[in-house]
Amino acid sequence: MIDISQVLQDISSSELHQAIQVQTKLVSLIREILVREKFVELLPVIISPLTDPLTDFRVRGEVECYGFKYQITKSMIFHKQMAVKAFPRIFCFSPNVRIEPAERRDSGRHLIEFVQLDLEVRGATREEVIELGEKLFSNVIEGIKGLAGPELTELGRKLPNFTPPFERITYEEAVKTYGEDFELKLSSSVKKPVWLVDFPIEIREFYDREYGDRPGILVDMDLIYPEGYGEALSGGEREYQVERIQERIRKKGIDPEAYTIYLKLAESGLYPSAGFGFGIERLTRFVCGLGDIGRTRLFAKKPGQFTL
Ligand code: ASN
Repeated sequence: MIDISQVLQDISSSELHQAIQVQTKLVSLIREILVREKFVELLPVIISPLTDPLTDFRVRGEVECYGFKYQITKSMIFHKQMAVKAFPRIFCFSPNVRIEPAERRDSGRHLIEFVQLDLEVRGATREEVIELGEKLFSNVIEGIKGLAGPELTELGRKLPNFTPPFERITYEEAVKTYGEDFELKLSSSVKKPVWLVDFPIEIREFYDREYGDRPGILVDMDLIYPEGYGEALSGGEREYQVERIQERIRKKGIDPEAYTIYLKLAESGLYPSAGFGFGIERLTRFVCGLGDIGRTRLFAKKPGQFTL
């Protein structure tokens, strides 16, 4: 049963009110920066026969329309690859649904319905999108301090300026240094955001590009927040040649039948590209210095929770 009194209590939280004011300004800052950088904004795809496999989520969100099965978007990755055929630089504030394991309910970082700023650049390398990510992140932090001073003071949040370039650590080094739960431990140990790069093929999806000369390692990256806030953004260079994509699907043990449409698109020719997704609620949580991601949006849904 939905607890209406809890919903009413949540929407009247003053922390949430401040956070939503900050978020409004964050979204407008991001949009302004990207338009200045010559990106076009796409409207989101909410349902499609094709979405990110994200194989660690056991449950697929599906809707039936006219006897056909649509999936609810887990990320717009494949649409981004298609979209850069039309426009060289694209972004979208993309709502995603990921039915996360219920154990993540109190992580402070997980919602099953969230929005990511998803962007992709035709012909870009990882290096170029890392530079873009640093510019975007540092400008957004600097900008929000000017635009949302009173809200941040009310929330008791003091933010430094983060000047790029940010340091990098490979996945291998991170695991060696921090062991299990390396992402949060790394995040807690740094004062500036840090890039986690070169993930092994087993733990990522098939679309991030594998180095030509380092089998099993991907040309990808996550940006990790300081102060223990965990992942900020995630992305990489993409596989774009149909034979490579087929090979990667095979290696994952995925039935290629499930990706017939995507493989047809790849056959028609995809551009090389790189991009990333940047979680808006997590950015709001970091900027506002909140413990609970449930305070970053109205109608927040945590894993395992049934609510409005
Ligand atoms: N948006 C991410 C990317 O661009 C993919 C994801 O959200 N899983 O790589």
